[in-house]
Amino acid sequence: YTLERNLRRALVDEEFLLYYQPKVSLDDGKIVGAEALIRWHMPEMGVIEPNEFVPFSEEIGLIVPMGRWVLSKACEQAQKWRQQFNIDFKISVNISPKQFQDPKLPQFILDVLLASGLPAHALQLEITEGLLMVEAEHLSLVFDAIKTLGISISLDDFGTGFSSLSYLQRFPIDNLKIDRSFIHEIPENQDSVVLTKAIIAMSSALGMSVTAEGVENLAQQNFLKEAGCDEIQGFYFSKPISVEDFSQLLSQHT
Ligand code: G
Ligand code: G
Ligand code: MN
Ligand code: NA
Repeated sequence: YTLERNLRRALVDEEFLLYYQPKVSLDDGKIVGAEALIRWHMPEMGVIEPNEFVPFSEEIGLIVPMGRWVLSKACEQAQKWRQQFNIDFKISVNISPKQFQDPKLPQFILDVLLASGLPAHALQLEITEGLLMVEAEHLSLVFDAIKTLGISISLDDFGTGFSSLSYLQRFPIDNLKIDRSFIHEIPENQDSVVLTKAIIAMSSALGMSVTAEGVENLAQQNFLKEAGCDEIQGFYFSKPISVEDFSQLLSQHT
């Protein structure tokens, strides 16, 4: 129970922080947004990566208050950057299944938008396919409420897990985020090349935008641009970075 106790204390003591990784348009190479990624700065332990505490927090339900903190922090920061740099900047926030199934989520998001001044179109929620597989009672209601607010939804890690294309029909998905395991093998692996092209073509046919994650080199970037991918995210452009470093990046790029 030590981890649980430490996590609950961390929430109260504000030991969490957000890193931001830029998303870049392949049209003009400009920064169009960022994904907010949580970190835990534990005293005397240094910075702890989300893989070490997000799944556990999901298990014990702590992800709900933690996710609320992430949402308010990320929206507040995004609106600051929008104003400071006069840019149409979109913030993407990971929403775990338990958070998304919380019927109070839409109202909470509305409150966050009002408090931060962030326009709804500048917020994107990243969800995973696992959420769509469960027969959750409130799922359609939450989707409807979120779409009504004008917030967009991205399907993260697309192509892994038990993807069913029927989800794309059944749920109002605006963006597909191609999993980095495909991008990693481009251009060497012909299967990854073909699958990535197919996902991009399908997105566009279904009226969704498409983002590639895990872009690590110029060859991958060129391939994706050629294939008609809308935006990229990955170490080639930038790793996830602190607020200070991201501000610096924006001041150079805008
Ligand atoms: O930042 P990093 O690549 O280490 O993130 C690892 C995983 O943790 C990713 O799958 C990411 O989606 C998840 N993650 C990061 N931040 C958050 C968050 O704020 N909420 C949720 N639910 N997951 C997050
Ligand atoms: O699952 P999700 O997409 O939310 O995960 C985001 C994670 O992906 C972050 O932890 C981030 O560090 C990682 N990531 C982002 N870009 C790259 C990349 O180019 N290569 C690799 N290996 N990981 C990346
Ligand atoms: Mn994500
Ligand atoms: Na992902």
